[in-house]
Formats: sequence, structure tokens, C-alpha cells
Amino acid sequence: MDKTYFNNAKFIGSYPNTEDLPADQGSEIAFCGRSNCGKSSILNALTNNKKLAKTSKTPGRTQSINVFEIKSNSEFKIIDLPGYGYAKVSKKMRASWGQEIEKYLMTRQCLSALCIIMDIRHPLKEDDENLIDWCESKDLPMILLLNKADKLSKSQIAQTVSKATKELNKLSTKHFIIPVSATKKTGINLLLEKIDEMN
Ligand SMILES: Nc1nc2c(ncn2[C@@H]2O[C@H](COP(=O)(O)OP(=O)(O)OP(=O)(O)O)[C@@H](O)[C@H]2O)c(=O)[nH]1
Ligand SMILES: [Mg+2]
Repeated sequence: MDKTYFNNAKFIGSYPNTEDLPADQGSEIAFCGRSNCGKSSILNALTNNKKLAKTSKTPGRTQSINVFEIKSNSEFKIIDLPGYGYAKVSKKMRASWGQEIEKYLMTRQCLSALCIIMDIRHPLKEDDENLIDWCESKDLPMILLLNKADKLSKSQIAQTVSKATKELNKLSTKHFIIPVSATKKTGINLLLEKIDEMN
């Protein structure tokens, strides 16, 4: 596989409303997960470009749907969705973000897989489970990333992966569980391969 094309990723735009998104064609993978789990950092690690997506210590950094073009000839895009479960914004704002994410997920025809990113220290929270169940109901493939693996020891990582694998055994939809670290860039090559397989 030619992995170098991820190096040519380009920021297309930031869209508060799903209606304004680029045309629903080609294929795309959406990155979702709780606020601060490292969605934007993973995107930067994948594309080898620290400046591509804005990252922040303050949760709730990504507030619109951000679109990145990965490979122009095959129209493959990655979508960086706003994080869910961020408690500090107003309820009203949280509800409207949720609505846009939901609208995106429900209507986007070219969505070929979801990449659900979790903090490896707090995996499979209720919001994550809801998304997983939704993917299962749509038979939409999932890549489940356990990020910030650098925060745990090798044996703790193995334990968490094995527990998650058991819990997700019930799924009939195609899924992969990969421990990664955006900061240390571990697991990123495997993620590249899976994304390449699914787009
Ligand atoms: N230790 C460690 N920290 C990480 C890793 N990935 C991300 N972070 C840190 O976690 C914080 C949040 O990262 P972001 O990439 O901005 O997270 P996000 O999911 O895009 O956050 P929102 O856009 O707010 O939803 C930043 O301080 C990152 O440096 C990782 O693999 N290891
Ligand atoms: Mg972000």
C-alpha cells in the first residue's frame, strides 16, 4: 500500500451545518469520540502534519465539522467531528452539536466507516456504546481506537484491549480494536492500513 498519500492531506473547510458540507460523493471516514480523546491529534499523526487539525488541552476545541481531503484522485476524505460529552458548554449548545453530528451520520451516503476514538484509560463510555450500537444497526464498519496508550504499561494495554475485545464480541459488524498513541505515533501504521482497507 502506498501510505505516503496521507502526507498530502489538505484542509478543505470547517462546516457548522451539515447542509453546507462538500458534495456527498467519493468515500469518507468520520472521526468521532468524546471531547479531548485525541481525534485531531490522531488525524495529525496519520497525515504527518502537526498543523493540519487544531488540537488543544481545552476540551471542546473542534466545534464544527472539519473536512480533510486525503487523496484527491479517489475523493477520499476524513471528517473530524466535534467531540461529544463535553460538559462545560451550555446544554443548548451541546444539544445542537449533537444534532449536527446526528444529522451528518444519518444522511451522509458516502460515509464508509466510523473511527471511534476513546481514551484508553476510560474506554467504552455510554456515548461510545451508543455510537457503536448505531453502527451495528446500520452495519457500518468501525475502527475502535484506544488512544493515549502511552499513558499505560504494556500489560495494562493488553488487559484493556482484551476486555474491550470480549465486550465487542457481540458485534456482527466489521470492527477493529487498535491501541494507539498520537503523541508517540504507535499503532498509527496499522491504523493507516485499516483506513486504506475501508475507504
Ligand atoms: N499523552 C497523550 N496525549 C494525547 C494523545 N493524543 C492527544 N493527546 C492530548 O489530548 C489533548 C486533546 O487532544 P485533541 O487532539 O485536541 O483532542 P480532540 O478529541 O480533537 O478534542 P476536541 O476537538 O476538543 O473534541 C491534547 O492536549 C493532546 O495533546 C496521546 O496519544 N497521548
Ligand atoms: Mg479536535
